[in-house]
Amino acid sequence: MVKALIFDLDGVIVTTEHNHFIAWQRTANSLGIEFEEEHNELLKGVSRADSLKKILELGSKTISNEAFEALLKSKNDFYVDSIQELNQSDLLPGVLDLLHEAKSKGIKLGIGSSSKNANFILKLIKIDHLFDVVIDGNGVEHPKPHPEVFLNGAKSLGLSPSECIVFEDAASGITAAKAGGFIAIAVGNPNIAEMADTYFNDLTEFSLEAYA
Ligand code: B16
Ligand code: MG
Repeated sequence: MVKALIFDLDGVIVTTEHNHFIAWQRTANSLGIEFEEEHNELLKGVSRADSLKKILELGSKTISNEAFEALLKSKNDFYVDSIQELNQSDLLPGVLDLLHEAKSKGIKLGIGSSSKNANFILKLIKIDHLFDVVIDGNGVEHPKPHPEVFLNGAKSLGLSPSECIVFEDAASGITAAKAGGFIAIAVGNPNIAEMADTYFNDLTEFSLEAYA
């Protein structure tokens, strides 16, 4: 029986991936690197620093450490600025109902996100109080696809990975969940359906009854 649901944040709970894309596109273009939606697929679930490394690889560019840090800061400033108006209408379909249903059944809720802005976003959309544990990009040594973010979540909840479902929209996240021994459900990204245990277009298609 499943005792916890652990959610990725960007792309599973809330629609922030386009904001990340616009901010990265601006960063890449400032370096003379072309960056389109298909390139952004490679950055989903990937930490901020690893994302910039991938963009530099894409453009075969090298920059100084100072320039690297300055670009990380300006990307994040632009991104954070662009999500100030985020609210519950930006929650993805089925999220709120599932969170409430799970809570009413005594199932624990967690966030396992690569984002260092996770707590800020959860507060912004006023759902932070629903989660028993939030593990984000500030608390892990090894980013996704390493399973650390989800393993820390399960450990904080006092559960084994096999008792937890991980919901993910990114290849790096499904790889992390599978490597950690979690039930891995892919949501909203058909490209990763094959990698996961199960795939749903959105969370309205998921039934807790089947697992609890
Ligand atoms: P930040 P997730 C990930 O969040 C995003 O998918 C990814 O696009 C972003 O680069 C990464 O967080 C880092 O975010 O710059 O806010 O620390 O999908 O793991 O919730
Ligand atoms: Mg994601």
